Amino acid sequence: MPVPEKQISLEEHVRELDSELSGLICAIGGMTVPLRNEFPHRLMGVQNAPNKYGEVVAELDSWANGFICDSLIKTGLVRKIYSEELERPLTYNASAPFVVTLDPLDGSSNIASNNPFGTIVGIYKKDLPCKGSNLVASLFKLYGPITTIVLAAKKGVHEYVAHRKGGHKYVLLHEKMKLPEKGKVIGFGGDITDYPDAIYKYTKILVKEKKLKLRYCGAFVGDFSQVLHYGGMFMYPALKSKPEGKLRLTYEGIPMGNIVEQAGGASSNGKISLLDVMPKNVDERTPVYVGNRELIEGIKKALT
Ligand code: AFP
Repeated sequence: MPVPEKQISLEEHVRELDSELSGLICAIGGMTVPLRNEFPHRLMGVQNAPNKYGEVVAELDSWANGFICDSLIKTGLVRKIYSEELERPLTYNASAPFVVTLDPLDGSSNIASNNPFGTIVGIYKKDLPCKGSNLVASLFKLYGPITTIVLAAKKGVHEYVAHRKGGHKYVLLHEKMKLPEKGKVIGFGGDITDYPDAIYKYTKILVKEKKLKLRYCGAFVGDFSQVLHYGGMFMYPALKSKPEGKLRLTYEGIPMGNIVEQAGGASSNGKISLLDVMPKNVDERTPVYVGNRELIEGIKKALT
C-alpha cells in the first residue's frame, strides 16, 4: 500500500467528519502516550478478583480500563461507556452525543510475553444493545513495535501511525485501505482440534489448496491487522466445547466487522454479517470470521 508523500496529522485528516466525532477520535489518539508510558511499570500484576466472565485480569488491563474511561468522560462527548472490563455501563453526561464500547486491552495474555495487544473502540449515537450497522465509527489501536490506529468512520478505512519524532502525534500512513484481492494469511484462534468438523475440514482447504500461510499472534487486533494488510482470514469459530465461541460480539466482533466490511472484506458469525446480528446483551459471545469475501463465503458454505 502506498504511503502518502506529505505528512497529514490525524487531526487534519479527520477534520472532514462532524466536529464532535473528530474531537472524540483525536482524544482517543491523545491517550496513547500516557498509556504506553505506563505499560512497562504495570507488566507483572494480576488483580485478585476475576472479571465478569470469570477470567483473570492483568493489572495493566484494569488500569488501562480506568484510564481510558476517565479520559473518555473528560472529553464531555460520551454519555455512556460499555466496557468488557466493567460489570455495568458507566453513565455520565446524559446530553453528550456518544455511547462508546471498549475492549481496553485486547490480547492481554500477550502482555507477559511482550507480544502485540491493543484497544478496540466502537462509537454509537444510539444506546445498546443495537445492531452494529448503527455504528458511527469504530477503531482499533495496535500497541506493537509501532503504535497504529485503524479507523472506519464511513469515509473509508485509514491507518495512522504514532510518530515518535513528532511527540507521538499520529500521522496518516495508509488511506482508504482495501483488503488485497488475493488473501495470503490465515489466523486460527482457539484449539483447532476442538473446531466443528466442517470448519476443521475447511481449515485444511485454506492451508493446502488455497495456500494461505498460517500466522497467528493471539491478539485479535494483531491477527486482524495482518488480514487488512495482506488479505486472508482470521477466525475464532464456535468450538465443540464452547458453541458460542470466545470473542465478544459487542466489544470485539462488531467494531472489527465494521472495519473489515468498509475495507471491502466480509465479517460473519458463520451465517450472517456480524453487523446484522442483534445482540441479546452486551456480553454475548460470537463465532467470528473476518477476511476476504470469497473466504467468508467458503466458511458459510462449509457450515450449511
Ligand atoms: P486475552 O485478552 O485474554 O488475551 O484474549 C484475547 C482474545 O480475546 C483475542 O484477542 C484473541 O483472538 C483470542 O482471545 C485468543 O484466544 P486463544 O488464546 O484461545 O487462541
